Amino acid sequence: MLFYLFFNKKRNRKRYNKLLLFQRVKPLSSTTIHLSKATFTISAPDIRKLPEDSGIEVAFAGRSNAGKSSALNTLTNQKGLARTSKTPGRTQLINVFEIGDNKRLIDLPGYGFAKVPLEMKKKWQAALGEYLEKRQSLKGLVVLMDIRHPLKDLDMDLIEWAVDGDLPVLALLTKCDKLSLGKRSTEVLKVKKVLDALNGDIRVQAFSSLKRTGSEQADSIICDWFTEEQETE
Ligand SMILES: Nc1nc2c(ncn2[C@@H]2O[C@H](COP(=O)(O)OP(=O)(O)O)[C@@H](O)[C@H]2O)c(=O)[nH]1
Ligand SMILES: [Mg+2]
Repeated sequence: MLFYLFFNKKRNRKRYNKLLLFQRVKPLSSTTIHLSKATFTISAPDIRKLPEDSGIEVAFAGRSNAGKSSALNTLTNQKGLARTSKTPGRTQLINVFEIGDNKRLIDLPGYGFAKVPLEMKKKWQAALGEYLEKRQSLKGLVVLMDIRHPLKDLDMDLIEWAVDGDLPVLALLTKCDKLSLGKRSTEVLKVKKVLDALNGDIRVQAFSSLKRTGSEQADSIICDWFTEEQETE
C-alpha cells in the first residue's frame, strides 16, 4: 500500500474545487440519506470486480482489528451486515454495501496485520492501494483507529494521502468504551492536535460500536458527504 500511496499522491480531484463553493453551506437536498438502507452488494478481490465507478462512495479503512466491520454494523444498524471477526486479518476483500441512489459504503481490506503470509498481504494491500488511487466515486474516507493505539505509520500515510487529494477524512477512534471519559477526551485532543497540523478537512470522533458512542456524529458527517457531493454533481 505504501508504494501505491507514495507514488500516486497527485490524485485528480478537480471536482473538489467545486466543493469549495458549497463549503459549510448545508445542502438543500430533498434526499435524506439513511445508512440503515445498506444492503450487501459484492465482495471484490480487486477494483475490476466492483460496480461501475459512478455515484458516491464513502470508504472505511483501518488496521486489521481496528473495529471496521463493527462500526459498519453500528452505523447501518444491522448486526450482521459486515462480518466482524475475532481473528484479525480476515477481511481481505473490498466489500460493497449499496444504500440506494448510486451511493455505496465500502469496507476496505484491513492493513498492518503481521501474522499472514507476505504474498497474501501484498495481494490485498495492492487492492486497497488501487482502490484509493483510482476510484473516482470515492468522496470521503473514514479512518478507524483503536483509541488506545491511534496514528500508526500506515494510518498517517493514509490520512496524509487523503489530505493531499482533498479528500475529507473522518478519524474514528474506536473501542472508546475501553477508556474512562477523561482518558477518552485526552486521546481525542492529542489526535486532533496532530491531525490539525495537516491542514486538511479532517474530523476526529471517539466511537464505540459496543455503546454506540459517537454514532450520531459519525452518521451525520458521512451523510453530509453523500449529500454535499450530490449538490455539486
Ligand atoms: N470493546 C469493544 N470492542 C470492539 C468494538 N468494536 C469492535 N470490537 C472488537 O474488536 C474486534 C475486531 O472488530 P472488527 O469489527 O471485526 O474489526 P475489523 O478487523 O477492523 O473489521 C472484535 O473482537 C470486536 O468485537 C467496540 O466498540 N468496543
Ligand atoms: Mg472487518
